Parts: sequence; C-alpha cells; structure tokens
Amino acid sequence: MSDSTASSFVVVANRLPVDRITTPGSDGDTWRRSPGGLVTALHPVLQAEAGTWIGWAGGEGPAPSPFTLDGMRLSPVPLDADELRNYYEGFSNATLWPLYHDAVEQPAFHRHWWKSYEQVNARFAERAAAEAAPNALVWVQDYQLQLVPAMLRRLRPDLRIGFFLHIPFPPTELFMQLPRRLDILRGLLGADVVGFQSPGAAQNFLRLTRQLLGLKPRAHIVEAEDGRPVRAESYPISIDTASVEQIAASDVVANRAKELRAELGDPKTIILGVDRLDYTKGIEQRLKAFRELLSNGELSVPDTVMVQVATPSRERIEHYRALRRTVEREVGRINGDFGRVGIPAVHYLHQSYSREELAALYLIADVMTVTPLRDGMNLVAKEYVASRLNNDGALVLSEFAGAAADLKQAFQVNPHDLDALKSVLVAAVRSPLDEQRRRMRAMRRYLRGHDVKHWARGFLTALGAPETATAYDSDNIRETST
Ligand code: GDG
Repeated sequence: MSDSTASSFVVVANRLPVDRITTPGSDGDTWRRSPGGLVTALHPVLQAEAGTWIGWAGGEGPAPSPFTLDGMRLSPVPLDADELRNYYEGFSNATLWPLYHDAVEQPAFHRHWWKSYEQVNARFAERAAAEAAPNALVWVQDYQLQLVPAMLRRLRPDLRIGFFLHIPFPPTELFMQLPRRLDILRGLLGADVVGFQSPGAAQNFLRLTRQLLGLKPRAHIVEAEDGRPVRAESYPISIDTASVEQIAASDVVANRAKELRAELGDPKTIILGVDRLDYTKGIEQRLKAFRELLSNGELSVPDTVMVQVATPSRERIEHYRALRRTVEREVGRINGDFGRVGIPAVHYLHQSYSREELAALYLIADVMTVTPLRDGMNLVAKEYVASRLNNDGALVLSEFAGAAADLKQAFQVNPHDLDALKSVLVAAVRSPLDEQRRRMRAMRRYLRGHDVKHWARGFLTALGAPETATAYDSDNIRETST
C-alpha cells in the first residue's frame, strides 16, 4: 500500500460497516452504510482523519478492492469458505462466544479452528500494518480479532493500538479452559489500551495476567512482558441517543405504531422482546415465565399479548438450530394452550426489520423484556428507553446484561430465577404510570449524556488521540482532509 493512502486512524473489525446492494442487470457492486451504532460513533473520526476501516465485506472468496464511502476508506479482507467455517463459525462463535458468556452452552475446541483463527488474525494484522501511517492510531474491535494487537505490534511498533471487547470477558476459572489461553492473553496485551464493557471484565483480565503470566497489575495498568504499560479499563458502549429519539419522533413511526397496535387487537398490555436468536439472550426463560403466568391466570389473553422478534442469526451452527427448534416448539405450545382464533398469545417473528419498524415496536411496547443470561451490554434495552418519548413504559432488564449498570432504574431481575422473573414481569405490567415515568425519565436523562459518541471519545482519549475532541465538536460535518 502506498503512503498516499496511509491513514492516521484505522479501525479493524470482523465486518465492514456496509451492506452490498446488488442491482440486477448492473455490473459492479454498490454499497450502503449499515445502520449500526459503532459506525455512527466512529464516522466523525474516520472522516476527520481520512481514516480507514478494515473488515470482511461478506461473501466467500476474493474481496473487492478498497473503496471510499461517505468519507470513509473501506478496505475489504477476504475470507474463504473454510475460514468462514473454522475461524468465524468455529473458533469465534462456537468456542469463544459460549465460553465468554459463562459457558451457557458447551464451548467446542478443535485444533483446526484455532489454526484458521490465527491465520485470519494474521491477515487482518498485515492489512492494518499496510494501511496505517507512521505513528497512526489503530482500534481493533471484538473477540474475533484478539490476536491482532500483538501481531500488529510486531509488524509496526510505532503504532498506538487499542482493543475493545464487545462481549463479556469471563472469570478466570472459565478462561482457564481455553486450550490456547496464553496466546489470547498475549494477543490482547499487544494493545496499549484494552477496553471492556464492565469493570468486572477488566478485573478478570488483569487477574489473569497475574495468574497466567506472573505480571503485576496495579489499579488499571499492567506492565506487559516487553515492559510497556497496558491500560485495561471499562468503557461501556451506548447508542446514538439523538438519532434513536429522532426516529421515534417521526410521523411515519408514530403512524406505524398505531397500525401495529390495532393489528394486534388493541390489547391492554403488549410485552415485547427483540433479540438475535441466540442462546445467551434468555428467550426460552422469558417464554416459560409468560406461559406460567398465563397458566396461573396472573396474565390473560387477549388483555395481554407478547411480541417476540427473534432475528435470524448464525444459522449454520448447531446450537443455534437447536435453540430455534426449542423456541418455536414453546411458542407453538403457548399459542395452542392460550391463544384464541385470530389472537395468538405470542406473536413470534423470525425476521429482520428496518430501524423504523423496530422503533414502532418499541413505541407500542408497554413492557419491554431484555432478559439475557449474560450479555456484554445490550443495546436493545437502551434503544427502548431512548424511544419512550412520553416517559412511560416499563423495562424488565437482566442483572447479567452490562446495561444493568447504566439503566439502574429498570425492573431488574435474575433471569435464571423463574419465580423472580414472573413476579418482576407482573410488577412491570401493573406498575403505575407515575412510577414508570420516574424510572424512564432518569434512564433517558442518563442516555442523553452517555451516548455512543461519549463512549468513543472516552476510549480514544485514553488511547491518546489528540484530535478526538475536534472530530466530535464538528460532528459529522468536517470534510475529509486529503
Ligand atoms: C454485541 C454484544 C453489545 C436487532 N434486530 C434487528 C436489529 N437489531 C439491532 C438492535 C441493536 C443490535 O441489533 C443488537 O445489539 P445488542 O447489543 O442487543 O446485541 P448483540 O448483537 O449480541 O451485540 C452486546 C453489542 O455487541 C455492542 O457492543 O451490546 O452485548 O453481544 O442495535 O436494534 N436492527 C434492525 N433490524 C432487526 O431486525 N435494523
């Protein structure tokens, strides 16, 4: 890569923040920016710094050449079919994902998955080394790329390297199960700043550096084996609060919400769940609690109905297929026992929706259930709160979501305790309006001050990015400076 394209700010993530749009009859691809919070947060810095985002563009085989979209340079990394199975579905999503989420499903270990994980991490590190200008700042994202910081440092010792983990970091006893635990730990220690969603996760990491490598962490800093100080701290991620509020306030969404409520038979109470169909999200426990409440008469159809959006996810992995079978069997059972003609008790939607449709669902949800068994943060909980422009509605939130530390006024619950889940659901359904408003107002205020830009600014400041403040001051309007 020539110096003319070298960037002083580089993001490295498994996925590029774009979706490919294929128009029949036209040759060549067109791309659209995907709506995620991460890209919203990083876009101003990428624009201001003429930055580059490195990641997989989707699809198997050769990757497209680097291109520019909305002032961001995008540098696609190829993955072939074997790498998708071994690096992505295998080591990332069938070893690390369950292990890091308290092993709520049994993690599988296979040596050829590890080899592929190493090989793909090396490819991302090499690409970052080629794209980064001298002394550039490189920010590596998430569990798929934990080896990149150390690999990149070996190639380019001049860089400032940050790493952020979006999912939990497990307690030491669980991490110790990982056959290549030392490589992962040393991989992360290649960064100058390792960011986590919660203080507990940062502590778990620091404790491991002592236990496995004999290092001596003090407060948030540990001196790595090469003598460099590495900061490990929590930077809880958030949403683009203003844009979520803006969508919720639009006429299109308000009208759609009215339509949806009518289509559901205008029930007194709508309980909503929106999750990727993932075994960490506690969907089964939630359905079971709802079934028991219908069964003992504490809740009843058609006064109360549940809407469960379960976005399709990782459908080639067996644990996910098994979960789908279980959830769909349970939905069928509940509807068979408690539904009426034309009025199911659970409206189950195994589909993806537009942001507007999700916002309309948030608006009609009197009670929102976010009950993961373990979750790094959970942005759905934050999106629901930000959408509640009237300050009404009740959020039932698992203690095991990172979001519980931020949304303290939610109806918090241990989702493993079925009786507790049932009584908190009933308390939320019956909560008086003034109590709902008191809780919701406090949480909405918090999210206005703690949005995703606040998160990015906090991390980048710790990493020593001098221009961070300027990028956010001008907020999206600065031209690319090449
Ligand atoms: C990981 C961590 C952490 C969902 N369905 C649709 C849709 N979504 C959007 C939501 C939300 C996002 O996807 C899901 O984010 P979560 O945070 O809830 O969960 P994960 O996907 O597991 O994310 C998590 C996060 O990373 C960030 O660090 O919070 O703990 O596991 O924004 O709205 N969006 C659209 N259609 C859908 O059908 N448009």
